[in-house]
Amino acid sequence: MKLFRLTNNGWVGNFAIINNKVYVLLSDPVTALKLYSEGKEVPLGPEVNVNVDELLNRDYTYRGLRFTRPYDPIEVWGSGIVYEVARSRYTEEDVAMIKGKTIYELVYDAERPEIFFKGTANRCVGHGEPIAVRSDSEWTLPEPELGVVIDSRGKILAYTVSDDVSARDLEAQNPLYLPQSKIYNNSCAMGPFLVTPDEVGNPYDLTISMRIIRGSAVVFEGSISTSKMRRRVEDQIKYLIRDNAVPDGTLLSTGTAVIPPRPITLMHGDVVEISITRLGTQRTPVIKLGK
Ligand code: DO4
Ligand code: MG
Repeated sequence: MKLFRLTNNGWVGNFAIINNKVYVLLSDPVTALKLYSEGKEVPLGPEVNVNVDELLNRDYTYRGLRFTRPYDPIEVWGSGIVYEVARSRYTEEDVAMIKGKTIYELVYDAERPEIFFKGTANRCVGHGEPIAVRSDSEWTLPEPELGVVIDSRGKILAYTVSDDVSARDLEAQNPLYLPQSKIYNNSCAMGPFLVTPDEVGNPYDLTISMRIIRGSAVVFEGSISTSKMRRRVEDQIKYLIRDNAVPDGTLLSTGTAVIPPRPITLMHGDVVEISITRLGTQRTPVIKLGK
């Protein structure tokens, strides 16, 4: 089952795709995912005749029916330095060190993963909606990641495409600035779909790819396989929920490994395109806040 939401002029509707047919969903997405994960019936309304591919081509400037974030997570969390590529690329900067090693090298080798709070629904956007560069950041990057939606016990209810947009200059300046680097308006993108585990299969054979498009040029292109994850998703979830009561529908963004080199930074007017096998393609325009 795949879930998505459409919006039009303030109205938001929930939909489910089952066996290539689109239905109105009569519950909120998290309730539907919980029921589905327990093998119970998901409350569906009538089948609807919508052209999903055509809707995916619209963005937030379109006046009419278009995609929005697939649900409203109460909490969003992130994991860091999950891949070897992230360890080495983060270490290229002049960053904080402890006993001769960068904090990124240390956390990569440590038993405890880096887990950080990433935000709340109001900081998240969906497919076709703008991600943002902070007004006080000169170096901001998208971070294409496998997103997992979990219940309060840590069971995976769905997967999605997530973008942990980060003000890399703030983070490199001082680790104490991490919350400001990670949490601000439009700093997280998810969707277009929530896809249940039975449709995703093995989460460790997915390709995550990203393109940054500026005008008619592709200024960055890269990809990675989730088989390269050093920190398994189960391990990340174990630490996230340890002594920490998360609500049903918590989104965990499981770390990046597609990292554009300097001097690439997101700029107002760019478009970020992230694709993950079996999860679809997320396209988000970029805005600079305070402009
Ligand atoms: O503190 C670093 C954050 C790293 C991160 O977000 C990632 O590896 O995806
Ligand atoms: Mg990240």
